[in-house]
Amino acid sequence: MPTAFITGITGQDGRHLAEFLHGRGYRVCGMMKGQHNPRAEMLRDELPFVEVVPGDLNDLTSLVKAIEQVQPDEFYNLGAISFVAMSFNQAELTANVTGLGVLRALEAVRIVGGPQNNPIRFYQASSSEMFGKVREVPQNELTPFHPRSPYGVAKVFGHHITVNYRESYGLYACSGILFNHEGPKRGLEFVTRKITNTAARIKLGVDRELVLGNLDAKRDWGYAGDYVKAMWLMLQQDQPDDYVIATGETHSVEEFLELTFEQLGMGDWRPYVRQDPKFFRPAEVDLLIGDPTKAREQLGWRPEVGFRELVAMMVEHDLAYESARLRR
Ligand code: G4F
Repeated sequence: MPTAFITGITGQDGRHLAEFLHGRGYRVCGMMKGQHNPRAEMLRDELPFVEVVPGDLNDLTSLVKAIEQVQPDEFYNLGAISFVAMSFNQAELTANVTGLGVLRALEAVRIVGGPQNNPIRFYQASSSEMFGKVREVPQNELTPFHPRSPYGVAKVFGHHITVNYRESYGLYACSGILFNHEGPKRGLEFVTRKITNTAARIKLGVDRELVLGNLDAKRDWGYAGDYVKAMWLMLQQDQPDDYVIATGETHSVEEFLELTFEQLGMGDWRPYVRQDPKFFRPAEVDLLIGDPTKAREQLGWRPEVGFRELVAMMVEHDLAYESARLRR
């Protein structure tokens, strides 16, 4: 039975990946920090098969101990401060966890190593935020980076240090440059889930308005459940490499809004939405659209859920979720 070790196990991607790997017969271990992590209970209920291992991306010793204990075949580094807006307020923390955390994880993998004939394979969750103020459209693996947030800058470091450890020490280390990926497990602070959840609450009479920032930003939005398969595929190849994972389509925040209200049968979104400067960012990423050709040709990966289906899935989930909360 192969063993996977996942950092960021309680996040959207960690939970999708744990389910995916469990379905493929993996032993799944997830790293969690803190003595009384409030998310431990949620994890136990949702994914009882996950073995929780203590550790912290800010603490190299804890990472070494965790890997020694687990002896993983595959290490998925999904842990990060992942909310771009927050990274402007906690830039140093973001640099430490999202940037230096990758270096610590790689170093732990290098130190522990794994058996000669079965070295640990490493996946780094890189991000389309690295493209930032984009230099070309669409963005591919060779597009230069121009990050626009402390988060994006930290991810650029994580990406380059992953490539550097591959080239310097021969580690099987891959970087997946994932464009935005969403779904019902998405945190409520991200714009897609904020829209579907608040719109459902307005429909049910719980909330009266939806307060947002920039509606013009465009993103290449896919379904998180499709994207974790790409992570796994990257670690099953003969040679490690880096891949863009995206749908190849872009839509504005306004389009997402429009479709959400349409699918809830609420008509025009404008009477319900107010814009507030506090949700605008000091520097914005205006347009992201990825070119996933390399992943399609070399990994045989392609997204299965389209934009309309994604919005419908999230709207349906949030309507059911908020209705159930009302009944309680
Ligand atoms: O949903 P968002 O917060 O996602 P963002 O910033 O694109 O980052 C996500 O995707 C990245 C991949 O490119 C990941 F690396 C990262 O970890 C994260 O998962 O914001 C999307 C857009 C932005 O342009 C933002 O300015 O929506 C705009 N927006 C407008 N109003 C808002 C809001 N975003 C949020 N979170 N909340 C608003 O009220």
